[in-house]
This record gives sequence, C-alpha cells and structure tokens, in this order.
Amino acid sequence: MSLSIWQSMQQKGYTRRDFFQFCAAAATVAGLGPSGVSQVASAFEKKEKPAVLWMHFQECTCCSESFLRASHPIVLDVLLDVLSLNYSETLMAASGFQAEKSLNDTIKNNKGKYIVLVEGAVPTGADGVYCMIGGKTAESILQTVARDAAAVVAWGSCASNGCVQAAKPNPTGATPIYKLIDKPVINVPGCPPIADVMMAVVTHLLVLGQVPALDNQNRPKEFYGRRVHDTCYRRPNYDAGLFVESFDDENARKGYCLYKMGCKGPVTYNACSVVKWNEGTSYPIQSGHGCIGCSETGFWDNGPIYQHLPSFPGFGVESTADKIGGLVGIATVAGVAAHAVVTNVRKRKVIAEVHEEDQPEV
Ligand code: FSX
Ligand code: SF4
Ligand code: F3S
Repeated sequence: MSLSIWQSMQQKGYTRRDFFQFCAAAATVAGLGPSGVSQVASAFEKKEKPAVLWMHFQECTCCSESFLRASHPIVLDVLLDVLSLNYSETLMAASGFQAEKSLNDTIKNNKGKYIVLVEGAVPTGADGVYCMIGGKTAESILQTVARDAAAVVAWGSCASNGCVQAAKPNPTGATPIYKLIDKPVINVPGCPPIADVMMAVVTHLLVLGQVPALDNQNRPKEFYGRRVHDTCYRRPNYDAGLFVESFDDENARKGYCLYKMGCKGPVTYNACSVVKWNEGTSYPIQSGHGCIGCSETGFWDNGPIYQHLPSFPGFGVESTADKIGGLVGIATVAGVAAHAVVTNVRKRKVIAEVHEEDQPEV
C-alpha cells in the first residue's frame, strides 16, 4: 500500500512537531492562513505521496535556483525530501539509462496522478534539434510526460510565454508549452518566478491536491491579479509626478518613482511589490532599478529596458488582469505626465511636503 505523506515523513525521521511546523508554514505559503493548518494536516495524513517530474528544456535553471531559495526552509525540505521528485535533471542523483527508466516508470505506474513541472521553452525549429535529451526532442518528451499527467505547471517566463528564448528573431522556434500540449497549463511567469509563489503553487497541487484559482492567462490569481505598480511603495511619487530623471540624481536618492527610467511596473502583473524576494527583503524597484516586466509575454521585445513607456492605460488600482486582458503592454490612452500631474495636483502637494524631509535611501 502506498504511504501517506505523513507516514513518509515519519519514515524519514520527522517528528510530529516538524509535521505541524510544516503544516503551519504550508498553510501560510498557500495563502490559507491559520485556519488552513488543519486542512493541510488532514490532507497530509491521508494523501498519498504524489509523484513529480521536473523537466528542463530551453532555460537558464534560475527557476530551480529561485525555488531553492524559498522563505520557508521546512516547506522546501519536506517537499524535496518527502514528495517523490522522480525526475529532475538538476537535482537527481541518477543519470543516463537509470534516469530515463525513472521517468518512464513514473509515467507507467502513476497514470493520471503525477504532476509535471516544466522549466524552459520548447524549440520547434529544425525538427527540434536545439534541445534534445537522451536522443529525443524536448517537444516529444513534453508530449510524453504531459499525456497522463494530473496537472502541468509552466515554471517561469520561458515555459509560460517563451521569454528570452523566443525573443526576436527566435532562431530556434522557442515555444511556450501551453501551445504544444492538449491540456490546461498553470502558468507561473517571471524570469525567474518568485520562490514563494512557486512554493504556493506546489503546496496547492501536491499537498492540497487543488489547482489554485487562475486568471484568464492561467496564472494563479492571488499573485498575478495586480500590477507591480498597484502596490509599489513608490506609487505616491508617481501619482504626485515626482520622478527620478537619472540614476544618480537627487530624486533617485529620495526614492522617487522610476517610471521615467523605464520602469514597466505599470504594465506588469506580478507580486514583487507585495511578496518581494529573498524572504521578503526587497525587489528590483526597492533596490533602485525599474521593473523590466520580466513576467510579461514578449518582455524582451517590448521596447528598450531604460526607455519609459510612451503612455499606458490609466486604469485604477482596482483593475485586475482579467479586466484588462490583452491591453497589457500596449501603449494607449493619455500620456503619463497628464495622468500623474493634472489629475493628482492635490496629492502632489501633500507628497511634495512629505519629501521635503529627507527620505531614506533605497
Ligand atoms: Fe527562463 Fe527559468 Fe528566465 Fe531563467 O530556468 S524564466 S531564462 S531566469 O529561469 O526558464
Ligand atoms: Fe513603482 Fe515603477 Fe509604478 Fe513608479 S512606475 S510607482 S517605480 S511600479
Ligand atoms: Fe520581474 Fe518586475 Fe518583478 S522585473 S522581478 S516583475 S519587479
């Protein structure tokens, strides 16, 4: 009989205390809050260990790197140690025929039950020769592993939307995986995605056996429902028309808005300004650099990184990705200066007063 996840933990020497620590952290990571602890605990006590295949195609492995730096070490330890990560070119000890056997056995013995996590785009040019593993093309491997999977997750922008691999002129024909397989794909974009967001998706799927709520681009709503701009701590400066004009000017020191330095936060859906990186320490804008829009489709081709958006839809904070949909990244409507200055004169006055006092460096 297959072991439950908790039974597997016991076999590995985890205590009941470890178990509850894990359940509390997993509930937090999955966004369930304190009331979710018993839900996680009961799932863990009953649920069989799910088998996981973690595939690597055209990518830089930074998605794996990001995952390994999640803020909750116990969640990471348990997930990597107790769950059956049956195939991962980066983490597995097996190689060659032994590795291929593990892949094939997982598919054969867990039909309809295993989870596939895919890192990287798939090259379809020149019959797929640009990415081959064990003599097979990435595309044929993807088709094989996806066929009987319970769920397929696209880790990062490469797998979700092509990212740098598909940047013009895309010589290898790099293609996001949702275009190649005949089943829904959970997209977790970002180059790389935020570790805690990856952890939340894995916790939902593997621990609770649920797909998290998704938006119209199949991204977990909880993390991709808002623009970076909507919750950016520099937003009051934007609204007041207070901008950095060059990276070493006084306004940069004061922490003004980076819009004029090319910040793509206003057209980028990601949780960076809320969840942040490195255990909630910081995110690109907090370290003084604009958002380059790394979670948006085609961001490498969406214009120069340091050139500001000519204009963008002036939607309010309450707008969601579902409502705006395909408009993201497309320049329309009124210019930003008009929006920021004319419509926010009162705010500007207040903010300007605040900024007369010295602002902490960022
Ligand atoms: Fe892509 Fe993952 Fe960019 Fe790298 O491996 S999303 S190149 S940071 O990280 O696939
Ligand atoms: Fe923050 Fe960039 Fe928006 Fe300015 S433009 S408020 S720096 S996200
Ligand atoms: Fe990427 Fe922008 Fe976040 S560049 S890491 S989406 S702030």
